Amino acid sequence: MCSAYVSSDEIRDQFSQAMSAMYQQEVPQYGTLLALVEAVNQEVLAANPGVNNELQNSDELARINVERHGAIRVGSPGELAMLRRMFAVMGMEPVGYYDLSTAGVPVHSTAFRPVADSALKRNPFRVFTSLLRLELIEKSELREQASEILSARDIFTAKVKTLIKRFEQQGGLSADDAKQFVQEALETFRWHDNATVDLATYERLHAEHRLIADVVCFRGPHINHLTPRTLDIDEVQRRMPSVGIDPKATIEGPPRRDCPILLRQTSFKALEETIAFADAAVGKHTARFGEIEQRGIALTRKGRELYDRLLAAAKENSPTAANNDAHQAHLSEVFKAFPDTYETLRREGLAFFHYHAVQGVPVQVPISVEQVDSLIKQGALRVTPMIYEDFLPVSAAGIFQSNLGGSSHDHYASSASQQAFEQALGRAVIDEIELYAQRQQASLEQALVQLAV
Ligand code: OOG
Ligand code: NI
Repeated sequence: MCSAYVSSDEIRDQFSQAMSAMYQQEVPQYGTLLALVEAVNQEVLAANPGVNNELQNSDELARINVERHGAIRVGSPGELAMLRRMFAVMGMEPVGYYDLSTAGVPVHSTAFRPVADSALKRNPFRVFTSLLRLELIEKSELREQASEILSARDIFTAKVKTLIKRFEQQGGLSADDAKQFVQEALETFRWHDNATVDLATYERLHAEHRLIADVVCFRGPHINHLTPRTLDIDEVQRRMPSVGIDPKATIEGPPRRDCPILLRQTSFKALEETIAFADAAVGKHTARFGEIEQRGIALTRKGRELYDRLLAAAKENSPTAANNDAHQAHLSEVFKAFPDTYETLRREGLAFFHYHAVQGVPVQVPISVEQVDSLIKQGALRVTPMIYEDFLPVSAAGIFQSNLGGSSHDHYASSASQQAFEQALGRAVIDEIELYAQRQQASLEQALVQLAV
């Protein structure tokens, strides 16, 4: 391929930095949160040489400070399909299917993200992307009106659509085109403080579900949060009030552990923002919020089943969901049933690892996969945890709900519809667990080849 093209990794890196700069301007509290997360990360690294080493050994350290995920919500299959093409320019593919309707949110979602080891190392920027399910609106008149409003908008600039086509035809973009692509793509995610509808229409849609008003009434799918990765979420949650940020009551996901698993998340409440409506009325809208996350090891299907089972059990006899200390203590108790050393997680097939060959340790050839345990014991193979790169539906529902003013709409309880989602998207989503399994297998095979020579 022509070397005059900029790599997709480079474009994604530029885009995620540009997005972060834009969001810091739009939502100053996000800048405050970034500073807090960075301070805590530095303290953790200084106080725990072991953590520092572990991150360094798994090439994780370099990416921590650039690592973010964002979230947007779109209104139509056409918008989702064009987003898929836009993210492809940045080397981001749809991974996973999340059904949020069972949690009373009328959307289903995927995460656009890089998939290759090298791309994840460079910048793992992800965007949790939800598609509104208009078919879940019961009132047919409202449903039709929403659909009409959505069909009248174009959330992409003409220039970005030209550049996406050029990328698809050429297989890459020149440095100038890439720079312009980043600026033009950013426009899709920008905040607009003027709605496309009058106040009465906004209020009707809002009464059906706040999220519907958020998706339908604006010119574009404004980025609604951008989330940095922390190395100690409990500490950040504790300190948030001291920098004037009011966190949601509890941290979502698994409890604190020696070997962190999956993903823990907390957010702060959405801001109330002034909006000018099409009939010149002025009102308020809340959509944008802040979030932080701590990532741990990816789980196999077996590990994930155990996680889901324990989380459900903890929920069933939860003492008080509103008190984080009590909630965390209770979770820790329930999660004692989840092994908490990397060696046990590996031997029991509960989590995914990267394998590395250690040079200079004499080994017997031929080498086979059956010898893995003994090669590790001899010190010829080293393993490092594979980080979870995805999201959790129960946690995502908790994040959505904490920003919807507590109004729950359980009448959406309905079936997942991955097929309809993929049809809108224009391709199948990648199975995230399959992807971790392939990466683990590839790293093991490569390490064994290296040991054999
Ligand atoms: C997305 C909420 C889910 C996460 O990190 O799980 C999410 C949204 O509110 O649009 O961002
Ligand atoms: Ni999020």
